[in-house]
Amino acid sequence: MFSFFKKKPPADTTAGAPAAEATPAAPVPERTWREKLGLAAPPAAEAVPPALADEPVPAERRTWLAKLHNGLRKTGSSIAQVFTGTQIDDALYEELEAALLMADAGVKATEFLLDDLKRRVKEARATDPSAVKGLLADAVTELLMPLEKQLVIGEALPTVMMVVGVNGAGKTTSIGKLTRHLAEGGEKVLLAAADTFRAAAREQLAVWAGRTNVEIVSQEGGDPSAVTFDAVVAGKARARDVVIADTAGRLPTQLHLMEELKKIKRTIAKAQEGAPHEVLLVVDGNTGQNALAQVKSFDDALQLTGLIVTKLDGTAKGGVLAAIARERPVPVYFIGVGEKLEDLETFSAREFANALLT
Ligand SMILES: Nc1nc2c(ncn2[C@@H]2O[C@H](COP(=O)(O)OP(=O)(O)O)[C@@H](O)[C@H]2O)c(=O)[nH]1
Ligand SMILES: [Mg+2]
Repeated sequence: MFSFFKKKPPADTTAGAPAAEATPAAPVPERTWREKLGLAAPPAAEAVPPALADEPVPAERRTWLAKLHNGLRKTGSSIAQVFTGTQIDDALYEELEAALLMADAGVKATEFLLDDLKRRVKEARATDPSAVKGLLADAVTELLMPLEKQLVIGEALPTVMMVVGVNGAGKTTSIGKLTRHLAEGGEKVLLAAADTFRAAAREQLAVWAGRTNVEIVSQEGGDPSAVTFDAVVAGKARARDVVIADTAGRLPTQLHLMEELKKIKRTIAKAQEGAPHEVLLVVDGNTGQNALAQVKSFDDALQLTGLIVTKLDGTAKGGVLAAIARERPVPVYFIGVGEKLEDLETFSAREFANALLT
């Protein structure tokens, strides 16, 4: 669960052989949230079972968890405050409702969590508010569980990802961190600097990429679709494992710029059949409900396959993950708690709930 990504063998190396033989892992039920929400084009990806509860936690992960815990303090403390009294009564639930809304969990997730919590309290016959806090952690974990998913690469060569989001969300930084992890895992990565608006974006990528196994395709002031096309073609020709396209930031309301993203996506598909394999949205967790709005808009336009939620260090709006889980459950591959390489990590529902509430 903690490893940054999972490498799978290509699905089609042995022509004619059934794919099931190449990947003997137990079949996992396919996600149906898109259908439930009435959305088209479900991503062809499979869920990964949650980590075993008694898996030992490595030292670096513990350090990171401490950062996450710290980062969510502003969100968590007002929720925890609710459980400092002596009684479980209507006032407690009302305070909790207010605290969840303040944390930007949104009306739907808040209602859901309150109902679920009341059921759990009844079932457990809890009489002590501090026990209710533990039950809330369970409810939050279960709500967030559908967001847990590991990034898989290697099923296609190259695995092509495009990364989108508003300005300043943390796209370039996150790509840099992800690239470093991939390169350190022995993967050959090619980056497409398709943020052709900002000259600095290329240098920024180059700094992160400045190591073996990583190359950058860029073109000053060029057309982002053309740069991406060239990068995917080069990635194929040079047998790279992963191609990641960084795109310029934009608001979902800038319709012509959203069209440009759709064009980049179509161009990638022309360069390589079945690509892009991942369309990742980077959202700033600090923006709360605004982040949820971005998830919905970018998903409607591009059929996202995953999210990276950054800046969960010091946010009072960490409840937004609950809102995303309830209203548009696009899997969360990584969450970020700072600007350094080690600050980006895989998302775990249980860890997040514990960091928030304990
Ligand atoms: N505190 C904090 N800052 C972050 C995080 N991720 C990115 N940043 C910072 O956010 C700023 C914008 O990041 P950048 O990657 O350039 O955003 P982009 O416009 O989406 O490409 C930079 O100063 C990053 O260092 C995070 O998880 N926490
Ligand atoms: Mg950028």
